[in-house]
Amino acid sequence: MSATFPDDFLWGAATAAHQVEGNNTASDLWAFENAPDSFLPERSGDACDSYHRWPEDLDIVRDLGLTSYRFSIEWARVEPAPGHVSRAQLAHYRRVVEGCLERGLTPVVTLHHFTTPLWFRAAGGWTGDDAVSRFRAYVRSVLPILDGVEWVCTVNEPNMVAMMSAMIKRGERKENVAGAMPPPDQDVADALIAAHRAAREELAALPRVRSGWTVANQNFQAAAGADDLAAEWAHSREDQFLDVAGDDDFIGVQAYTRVVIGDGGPIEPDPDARRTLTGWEFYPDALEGAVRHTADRVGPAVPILVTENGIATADDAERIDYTRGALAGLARAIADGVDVRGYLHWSLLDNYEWGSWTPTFGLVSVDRETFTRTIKPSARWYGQVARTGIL
Ligand code: GCO
Repeated sequence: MSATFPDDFLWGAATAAHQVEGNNTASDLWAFENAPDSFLPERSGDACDSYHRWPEDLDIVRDLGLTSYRFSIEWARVEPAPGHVSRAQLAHYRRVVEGCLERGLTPVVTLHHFTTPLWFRAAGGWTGDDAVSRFRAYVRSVLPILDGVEWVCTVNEPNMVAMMSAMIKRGERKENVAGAMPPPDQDVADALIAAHRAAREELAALPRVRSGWTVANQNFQAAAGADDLAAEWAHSREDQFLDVAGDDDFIGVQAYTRVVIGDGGPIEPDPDARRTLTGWEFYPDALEGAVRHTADRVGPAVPILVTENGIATADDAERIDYTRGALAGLARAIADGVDVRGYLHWSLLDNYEWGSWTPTFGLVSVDRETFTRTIKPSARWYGQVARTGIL
């Protein structure tokens, strides 16, 4: 297929701090993982040691021919104790920003990607008394290191965070299929919406920054006769978070699979449907559906950045298949006039998938003992797409 992507389209890969850095010891998740009765089967440990090896990661991104790198700043490192802002950690993340700029990579910086400092969780998390002002203060503390940064995501997947909170409250331990999750804890959702707005207010001090948030798109589809129920599911779990972005500088779309809603709620895929290592249905068209749906909700004035899309598979050829399908759908949406500015593949590295190392989403594998990075054929294929715009 010939080039169908705009000339200045960003082609990148994404990571998140806790999943790749290692030893995020002041975070809530580290405490959960290492609790003697942890509900998480595996720990993050050293992860991919990207805290030290980020220059090598950035070299790989550049050498593949990509033009952008999405990473997150870890609040638990920047503010390991309430009110103590670590200058050394800020300097670390400044070096990562500069490392991107020096290599000609456009940094896409996420300020909150699931984890919080343990002290924040202990003080009640997002529904604690000062949650929003604490987050605002953290955002203010990182402004000085964002010089030269254009794209900032305030909160990653607020809808997942609020759904996970509801699940934890109910004591449920369910697989990570957002479609089958309970509706979000609305108090958490409201706090996250307020936190997002507070962060955007702070970021307005940097005129060059475009700020927005990134929503987990479930690509809800209605089975015959279930339109109303499907709309209800989509509203609480997704649309209320998209609607908040109507005045934002961009919206981040993150899509992996679809959720079909029937009379009684989500319908399991056919027993013979192809599934990925996360158990999700192999459904590359999810991206096109998510992008079109997001554009409908936020309106034409808000540009879209695909901030995550990818597949957990041990078969790298399948990663190419999936990504080719997803990009073909994205190209169709762009051809129809949807304003999409870039595509950031999830993920650069095989990383810690929130409790397990089994679902491998990476374009690059990582030896868990030596941390040696090995570039997979899918990464080279993707780099070529990025350089030529041809699928
Ligand atoms: C999320 C995150 C990523 C995941 C990815 C695959 O959506 O959960 O943004 O951290 O690793 O989505 O599950």
